[in-house]
Amino acid sequence: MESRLKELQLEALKKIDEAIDLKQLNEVRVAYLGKKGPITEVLRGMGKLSAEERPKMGALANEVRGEIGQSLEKKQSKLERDAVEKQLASETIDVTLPGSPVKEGNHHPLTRVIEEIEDLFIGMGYQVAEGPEVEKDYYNFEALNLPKGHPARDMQDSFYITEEILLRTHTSPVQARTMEKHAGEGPVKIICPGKVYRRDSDDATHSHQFMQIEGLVIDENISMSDLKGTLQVFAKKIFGEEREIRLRPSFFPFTEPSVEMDISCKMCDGKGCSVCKRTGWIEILGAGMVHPNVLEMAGFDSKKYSGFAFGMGPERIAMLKYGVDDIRHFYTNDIRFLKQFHEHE
Ligand code: FA5
Repeated sequence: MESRLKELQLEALKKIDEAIDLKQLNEVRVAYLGKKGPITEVLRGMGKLSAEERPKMGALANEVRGEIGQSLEKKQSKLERDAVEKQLASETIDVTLPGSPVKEGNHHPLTRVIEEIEDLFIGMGYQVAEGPEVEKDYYNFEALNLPKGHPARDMQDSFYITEEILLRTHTSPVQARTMEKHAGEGPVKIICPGKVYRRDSDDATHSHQFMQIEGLVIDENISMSDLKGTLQVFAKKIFGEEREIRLRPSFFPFTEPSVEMDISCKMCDGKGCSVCKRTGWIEILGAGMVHPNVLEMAGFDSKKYSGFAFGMGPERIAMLKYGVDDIRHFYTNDIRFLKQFHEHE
């Protein structure tokens, strides 16, 4: 019996040594230490032994079991360590490998033009104001001297939501809102960039949804020459000294007198093409001296205060600046078009 136990011990230790993973090791454990294993089997025969031999054999059997158990534990922790090391090795990152290039985006050309114009006016002491795109008829028209039924409302064909609410047709309602906030106290000096909506048919220079940047200055003794000087500084900074500018008399119910400013067409150098409709000029903004009725409606004393306002189209400005021949390019988001405005190249 003693030799059988020693033999089993050697056999078990060999198998433990040979086990290559935890599954195999567990099989060895069950085979040698389990209830149906050979050691238990041997111990069952102890009844046949003499009284002196029985405790000796019992002690030996426990010793054999203990050795096998210890050996199993040792091997188990080795296999577990090996498994962790193997996993770590397989997950190692080679930091010397070159990374995959990250595609860099760039600002939309309209955003660039708007930010450039904003920076220019901020530099001249203007603040940036905002207003809602879904606007009340009152601010979009009435507060701007355009009562219901006024024929000039047709100049800006509108998307109405209800009788009193519409998508703003220009950024001028922000003038009315800002003046109202100032409650008759000057000075006011703001610009307001934002989206506007009109039922215009889309063509090379018209879109049904486009951007405008509104400007408003109110103070004592503001005159038409302040407006002209401001527009000249703006045009020279944005388009460069070489482009020609012209101011034409115009009409807006909220300004008196009113003007429109054109820039010589970059596409044809003023000779006339499809973009400028053969005129050599592209209209980029409307402007004028704030109408006394508008000042009074917003609570300003028109005898004390005067002001000028302008509303420009950044799409037209971007077209002239970058030589874009169709306003629709700004909204179709063709990546080949947008990529041409990469700032970092
Ligand atoms: C206005 O919207 C006035 N609110 C501007 C104004 C403000 C005048 C303050 C006086 C004082 P107008 O409808 O002309 O005016 O539009 C102003 C500019 O927006 C135009 O010069 C043009 O650059 C641009 N614009 C007008 N309609 C469109 C359109 N459908 N698509 C693209 N740009 C347009």
